[in-house]
Amino acid sequence: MKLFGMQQSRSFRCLWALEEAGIEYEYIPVKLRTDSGDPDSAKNPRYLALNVQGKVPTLVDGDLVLTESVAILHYIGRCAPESGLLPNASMAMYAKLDEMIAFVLAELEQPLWSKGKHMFALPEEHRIPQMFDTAKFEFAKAINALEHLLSGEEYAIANSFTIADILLAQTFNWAIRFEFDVPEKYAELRDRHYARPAAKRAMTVIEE
Ligand SMILES: N[C@@H](CCC(=O)N[C@@H](CS)C(=O)NCC(=O)O)C(=O)O
Repeated sequence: MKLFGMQQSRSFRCLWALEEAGIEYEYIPVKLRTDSGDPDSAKNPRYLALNVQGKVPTLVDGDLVLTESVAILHYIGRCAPESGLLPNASMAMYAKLDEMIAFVLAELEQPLWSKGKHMFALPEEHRIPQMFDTAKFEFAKAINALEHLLSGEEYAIANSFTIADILLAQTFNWAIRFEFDVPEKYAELRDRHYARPAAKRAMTVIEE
């Protein structure tokens, strides 16, 4: 498998999952803010042929090309069932996993991405700095809702480490880096999961 990614962006969750799964892979760093003439740029036509939005991550496995991080997490989990990244659980437990993943993407991550878009990702003329306060407000609301979704045990779902834990930990890492107010227990959740050997190995890959 080949994973195209950029540092601690959303591609990191896929890199981490590959390390948890013990799958052989090649990691190809992509540059997001260079122009199309740069062969490593996400705007280069060769990369755009794989990922039409010029975003990361992209996973290539033979003829299969995937460009959504959560689809990639599911694929990695299915390729390595013994990893437990997708739990061997009841229908109801699986539904809770899907719920948590949808919540992280639709509610918890959105304010972070709003801030990112209005800080650096959008063309300057479309950036609205007042969005920062709105993002902070929405993140706090999502944190309150999360209290009701998490059982308070060690893992998000099924008493074992799954792709939902990777998503939660990476999203809190993102929130901390973007200076959102992250309650201590979620900062601890981030620290605990980032201390896993697979997360540390993934971190060394992006630091190379
Ligand atoms: N829904 C996509 C979002 C991918 C995405 O927006 N990636 C960001 C980095 S975290 C990106 O490549 N942004 C480039 C840009 O906006 O120009 C996923 O989860 O994979």
